[in-house]
Amino acid sequence: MHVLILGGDGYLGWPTAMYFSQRGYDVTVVDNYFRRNACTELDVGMLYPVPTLVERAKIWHRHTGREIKVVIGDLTDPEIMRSLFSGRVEYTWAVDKAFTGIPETVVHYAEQPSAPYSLINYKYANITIQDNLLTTNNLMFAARDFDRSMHIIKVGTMGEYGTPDIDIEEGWIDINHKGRSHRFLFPRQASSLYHTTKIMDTDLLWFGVRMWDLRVTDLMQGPVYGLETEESKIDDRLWTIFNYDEIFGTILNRFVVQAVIGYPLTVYGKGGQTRGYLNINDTLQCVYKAAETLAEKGELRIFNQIMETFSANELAEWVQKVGRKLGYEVRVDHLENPRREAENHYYNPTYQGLIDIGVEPHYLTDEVLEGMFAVVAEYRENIREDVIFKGIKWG
Ligand code: USQ
Repeated sequence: MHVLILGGDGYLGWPTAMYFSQRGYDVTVVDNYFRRNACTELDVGMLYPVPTLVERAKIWHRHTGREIKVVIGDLTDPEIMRSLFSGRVEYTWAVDKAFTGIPETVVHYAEQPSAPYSLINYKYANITIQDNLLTTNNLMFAARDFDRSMHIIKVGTMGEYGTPDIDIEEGWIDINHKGRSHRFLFPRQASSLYHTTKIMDTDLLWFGVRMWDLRVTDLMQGPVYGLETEESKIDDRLWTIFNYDEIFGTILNRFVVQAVIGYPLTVYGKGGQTRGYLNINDTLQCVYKAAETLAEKGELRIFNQIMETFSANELAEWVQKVGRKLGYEVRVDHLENPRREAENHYYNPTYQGLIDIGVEPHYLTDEVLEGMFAVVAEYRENIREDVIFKGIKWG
């Protein structure tokens, strides 16, 4: 089996590549280093330096004998996207540079992933719209033109649904209207421009499914935490990119870093904002299980990819409790919320589909947090206070 991972240098992309490779898949990763370049441009810092994608693929090969082929290229360029399927691809690094063939599965992470980034100003809004929609559209047309039965697994976001005052279903809802009924995509109403592009991605692929019988799984993922995976334990240089800044860091990763350096935890507003969370190891499991259980041809299969829900306050209290146990002085602050979002709201999403296909959740525990504290503490000297909160206002 051959899997193509678009966005293979990112926080989730690289661990996913190793996970599939370890399980015997032929893996090709593609990236244009967007995340690294954006971090440099915006001067937001990372917890530790990460070797280039080519270097990491070589290290992986040295340790395991397995090959992850690397393509450095911009997937908003349709010719680069199409080369991955036509055989004209130019591998930046591979042991064997012969074309591996059309992949059975494409995992699509190649997007600008940050909500605050998308709202810095109109320039960053445009980059977000352009990158996310063009890449998805190029992929959709490549599937249409080269192999309509390939399985596209797109990583979407729970933020597509927003925080409605009704239960959130897994992707679809039956609507009864004036005595007739029809199944529709669950209503979506995002609270950032980034999340809005994810809605548009879903709509693009839903069009491709209806029009050309494409085979698509859309994973509505919540914020991910953690950094250690089975494969990264092989060598420190295989660790994933880890951000703790306001733009690219997600809440729990940020809180642990803040706790380690004694920076008051940055709860935004009242802290009642509730989201569905998952451990990075579960992202890998979910994507893998989705690949192993195909969507049908002509099906847009949607899973809500979360394992449990927490409010920002609950996460802060938990980090504080564990941090104190470890001897850190952890204070919690309530900052004026830079985002425009509900701070007290109903939240009851369904998330059963991934469990039904065999995912076994890793829940958040004291031990998991202690593990995160231990790694972050190792790199304590690298942590830059100035990038933790810049206050990018959304309103
Ligand atoms: N929050 C704080 N303090 C912080 C950071 C965040 O209170 O220092 C709050 C936010 O206001 C928000 C919640 O925590 O209510 C989650 O924020 P986040 O920054 O962890 O996550 P978000 O911006 O929603 O985006 C992240 C990923 C994105 C993914 C999304 C899933 O960056 O790629 O799509 O999580 S979801 O949130 O379900 O839409």
